[in-house]
Amino acid sequence: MRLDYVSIFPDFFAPLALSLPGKAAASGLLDVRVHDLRTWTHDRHRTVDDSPYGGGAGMVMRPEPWGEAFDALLPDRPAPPGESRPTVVFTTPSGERFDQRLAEELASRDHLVFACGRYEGIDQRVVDHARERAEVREISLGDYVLNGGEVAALAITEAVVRLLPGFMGNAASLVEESHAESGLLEYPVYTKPPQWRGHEVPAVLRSGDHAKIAAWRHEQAVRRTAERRPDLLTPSVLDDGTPIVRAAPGDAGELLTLQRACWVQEALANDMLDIPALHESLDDVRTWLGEWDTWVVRRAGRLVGAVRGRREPGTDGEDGDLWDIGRIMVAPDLQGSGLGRALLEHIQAVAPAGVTSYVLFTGAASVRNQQMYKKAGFRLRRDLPAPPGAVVLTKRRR
Ligand code: JDH
Repeated sequence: MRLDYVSIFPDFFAPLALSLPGKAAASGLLDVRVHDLRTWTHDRHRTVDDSPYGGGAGMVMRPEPWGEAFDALLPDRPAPPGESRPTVVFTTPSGERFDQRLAEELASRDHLVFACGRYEGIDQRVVDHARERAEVREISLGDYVLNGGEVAALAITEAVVRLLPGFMGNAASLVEESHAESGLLEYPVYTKPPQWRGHEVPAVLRSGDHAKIAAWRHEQAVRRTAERRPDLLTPSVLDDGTPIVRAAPGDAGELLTLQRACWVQEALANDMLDIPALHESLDDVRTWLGEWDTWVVRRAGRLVGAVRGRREPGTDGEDGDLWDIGRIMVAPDLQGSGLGRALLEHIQAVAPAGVTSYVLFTGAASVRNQQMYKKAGFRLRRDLPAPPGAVVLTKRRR
């Protein structure tokens, strides 16, 4: 595999010469080349940036040096049929999120060119031009802000290169694949000594009972995943593949509209026009969006469903916490489609570890809602207090 890096800070890539890719390069598996973008400038100051068209803060990388870099690094004629084109990777905060699937995709390419920007980024025409000569991926390492693309390119390189055949022990990587497919985080690992600074290796790992060890490790993996990455345990799509995603602050306006549409019906059914949800303002919605874990569904761009959940300290008789579920909202034209039920399942699944019961309120006269909740395992609780005109339903977790 050939790897090119273009950057105004080529020294960032010095570690490639001594790290694991360095060893692979020595064995001929990799052909690594680092380039200073400024070699493709021609003015006395080797200028690579200029002010942005349309105004705004900061500077933007000029296109010309990048064009000359591609002229030097990319073939000037299209690849013959059957032969793969190079892939240009632009690391950028607005790219698709890097993950293992993407690492595997890049590992299948013959030639990667990493274009590492600085300042506010690179003139978009550089990306558009690269698309005419190569496969192009705009990739973000994650949802946090770096000062430039170099560190992201290094991380991507390490994730890709370790997947190449002949790199690292292949037997070990096969074992790794099988566990990655469980969709869980790894279980904790231990080695000798059995006691260390007052901490013991769990007895089960020294029992020699392999079935018990496997069960314990699985239980630990599930527990960790629930606590640290509940998103991995959530079936976050509807039957037809439509994703259920976390609400963003910008969803407040559409949520207000959906809420009014839904609660007018609820209010009429219960002869209760003073339902608070009906009279909230945009600012009210913005406020509760910050206090509740809120999820939404879009169909063709339109916000058609929502649900929210919030942890409450347990009350009388509860030994854990409650997960307060509310505002299950489905656009009027999609009611009865199963979307409400899917949202209810979803909000239970994303409740954090430590929650032992779910609770929700609905109108005393909203018989159809109550039936849906009962089908989902909720029980009407006449013994618990509810606001006038409402009823409480609860369910033990799992
Ligand atoms: C490449 C320049 C710095 C910083 C504007 C964007 C608010 C634009 N995961 C990742 N984070 N950052 C990068 C990355 C950063 C880069 C370049 C990659 C080139 N920069 C830069 C801030 C902005 N900013 C985020 N918004 C929330 C506005 C550029 C990266 C990767 N991969």
